[in-house]
Amino acid sequence: MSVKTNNTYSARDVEQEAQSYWSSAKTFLADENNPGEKFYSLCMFPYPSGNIHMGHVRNYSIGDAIIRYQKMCGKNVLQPMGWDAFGLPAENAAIKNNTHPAFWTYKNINNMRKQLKKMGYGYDWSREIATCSPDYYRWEQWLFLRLYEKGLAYKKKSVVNWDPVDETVLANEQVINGRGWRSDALVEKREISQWFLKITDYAEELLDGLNHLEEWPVQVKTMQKNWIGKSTGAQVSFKIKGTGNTVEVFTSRPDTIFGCSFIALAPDHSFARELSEREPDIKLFTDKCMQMSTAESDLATLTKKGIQTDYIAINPLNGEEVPIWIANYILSSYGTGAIMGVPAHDERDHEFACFYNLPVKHVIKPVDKESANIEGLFTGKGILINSGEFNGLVSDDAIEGVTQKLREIKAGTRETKYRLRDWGVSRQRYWGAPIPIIYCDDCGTVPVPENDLPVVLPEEFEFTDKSNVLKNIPEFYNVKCPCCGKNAVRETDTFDTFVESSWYSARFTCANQPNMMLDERANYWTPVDLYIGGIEHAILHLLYARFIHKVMRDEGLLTSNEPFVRLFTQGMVLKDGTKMSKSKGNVVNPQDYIDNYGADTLRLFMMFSAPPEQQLEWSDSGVDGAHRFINKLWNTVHRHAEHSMPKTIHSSEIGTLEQKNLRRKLHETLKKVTDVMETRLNFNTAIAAVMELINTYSKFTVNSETDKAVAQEVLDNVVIMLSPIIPHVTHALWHVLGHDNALMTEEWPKVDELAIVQDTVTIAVQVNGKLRAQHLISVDASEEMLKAKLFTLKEVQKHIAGKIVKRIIIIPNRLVNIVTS
Ligand code: ANZ
Ligand code: ZN
Repeated sequence: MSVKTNNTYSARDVEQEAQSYWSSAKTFLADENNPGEKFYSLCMFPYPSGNIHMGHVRNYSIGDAIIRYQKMCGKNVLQPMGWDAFGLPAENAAIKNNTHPAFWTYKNINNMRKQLKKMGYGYDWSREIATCSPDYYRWEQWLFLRLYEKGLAYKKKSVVNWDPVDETVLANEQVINGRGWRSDALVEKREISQWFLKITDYAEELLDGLNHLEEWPVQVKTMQKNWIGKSTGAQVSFKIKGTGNTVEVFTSRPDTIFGCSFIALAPDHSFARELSEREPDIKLFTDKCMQMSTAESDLATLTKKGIQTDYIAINPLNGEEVPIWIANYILSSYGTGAIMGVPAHDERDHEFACFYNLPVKHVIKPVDKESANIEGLFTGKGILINSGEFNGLVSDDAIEGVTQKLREIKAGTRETKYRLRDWGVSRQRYWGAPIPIIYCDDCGTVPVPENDLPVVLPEEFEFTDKSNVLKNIPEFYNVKCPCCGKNAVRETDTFDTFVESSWYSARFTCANQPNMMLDERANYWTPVDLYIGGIEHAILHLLYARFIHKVMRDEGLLTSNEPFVRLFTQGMVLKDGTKMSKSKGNVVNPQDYIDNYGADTLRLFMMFSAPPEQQLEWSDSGVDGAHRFINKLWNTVHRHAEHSMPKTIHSSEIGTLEQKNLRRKLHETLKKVTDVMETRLNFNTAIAAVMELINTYSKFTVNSETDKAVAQEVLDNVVIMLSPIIPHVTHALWHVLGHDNALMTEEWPKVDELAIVQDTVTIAVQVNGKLRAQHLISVDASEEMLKAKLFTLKEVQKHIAGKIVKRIIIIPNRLVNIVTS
């Protein structure tokens, strides 16, 4: 052990020494055979963009504090780290810097790994994963093939943003004001064939599972619930007059069916398309609609437009004839892609009907309204009017009644719809995991045989500014058909990178397993006990991860139902009130602060400056403050250690008021800090409490051996309590305090509840005026308590034995005199 006796704080020396100790002692190497309850803590892994940013530092400092605490509490801890390494930015950077996406990515990983190591995070680096490694993505390909076999992966045509100049598919965020971000060409909607995963098969379970996620933030669960968007109602068939065909609509309000005054189809509804092929003005309208955004949020605010067709639909309940329209506000991908328009009771239909002068027919009146004469829009539930046999029913009963009736006349069924769509996983990009499919003219779509996995993404070629690189590498796409042996071609689409991040948490448990996706270690470690990351992943990433976890469970790879028991979402790091970003030029680089102040200062600043779920405003003076505090701690401990080492402390010896007050403060602080670490995770308050304790300590003067022992107890505990936050300097100070073991092997201390007893006083106990004992008791002890207690004291018993107690004189908080016969 090399204790630095040097009295000035050098973050560089201290941090190097602590890090090399943890690494040589294998402190953070996780082993499922270790004793203790398992604790799997995971922070969302980074995209290897080049350098760690302050958001990473914040996220990972929180995670690291928690695992260090849990480890000291005896838990068997796993905290892994890896790289979400595929994705478009690598291709863009490669084009810009004239390199290769693989080269760029691996270089960044190496740099960022170095930076994370400098921060001293307790990762089990033996489990490191880079998702762009074939060892990793081969299991993703394997799982995809299992899903394909089960019908849970399928190919279908869907609409994409197409850049006609770059000849490439664009992600929504690459379309800026309707133009391609690089070509500036007007973006078109195109239909292409893409791969989908059938997440909708799990919609109900994903929704229901939210009820069991007690340790997730409510707002995240609400966002997921809305995204899944369950809606119950009826699917109703309207006959199309004179054709023998029907149009199916989905409605959540079958009780309003008598108020239907038109039918509206989505512009790409199959019937609308059929019509647009025959009628130029309809084609003009639908083409125009196809150029617009199809995001639901945009549709809600868009001016409602439509075109009337020559067709008439017949209301199955009252036989009324209503016109069929095509309207821009109907989504093709929701429900049946067609609606019954009820302008009196639906806001969108109301706007549409007003614009085109369609009848507004009231069929629901509010429960509290006397007259049936209502005008305008009423979207609530109420009592049915103008609805034939259903008049007088309340909406909920009418929904039942109407649905029942529709069923009887075979014109409708009860239906549950979800807003959730199947997950499109195809990307027409190079830097992603290849989709393991082969197309043969004779055999059709052929899955790559398991033995031929992984389908390795070629990295040895000149990377150029081509729209779809894999389509230009014949060595990659030309293959023999696994079925018939004839020439065939590979799928050149790659997986959406959300696929990789949907199962990495499970793979960390057995990252070195070469023969299968997951082994029995996955069942030991999963589910993740605590998952920490940004709120921006509240919907997609977390939903996909929950889905794939259930898929893996159903493949027999896991037994748990959910991947993450507790979710913690940390706030953003801001500079001058806004998000740090390159374009704003307000990025603060962690590396500069590691170099100038050390990792501990950066960690302390991050953890102290705001509650972890809230936004944190970057402040250089805050960083200075954190650094000063560490220096002060360093000096305080060294000053104490200069005196000879104390004997161990016995609580019976603690006598003076100063000693008791200090110990009370210490154990109150310990209680608070333990509570923060255990449950609430508001580290800023824990740190503030320790700072206060140090202030109290600094007013304490050491005059005796017992004083010294109390001082030692305080500093030992201060160092332990701060160790999850500033692990390096506390590692060094622990040795300065005279301990031979490493701080990470120390147990988290127990609160001395006795020391916390509020305001104790020492009572002089007399028998017949002679001092016989001194007794410590709480100030607010009642007379009854005091008497009961005093009679049990040996010294008192000795002097009253065989005598009759005549009187007890009590001077509160000072003296008791027992007068005997
Ligand atoms: C008639 C009606 C009357 C409706 C009424 C609502 C109120 P939620 O509850 O969100 O699931 N709708 C159905 N499919 C649609 C589509 N593809 N594009 C746009 N709108 C669609 O919404 C279900 C309601 O949204 C359905 O019930 C339908 O309008 C509309 F007083 O039918 B309703
Ligand atoms: Zn074939």
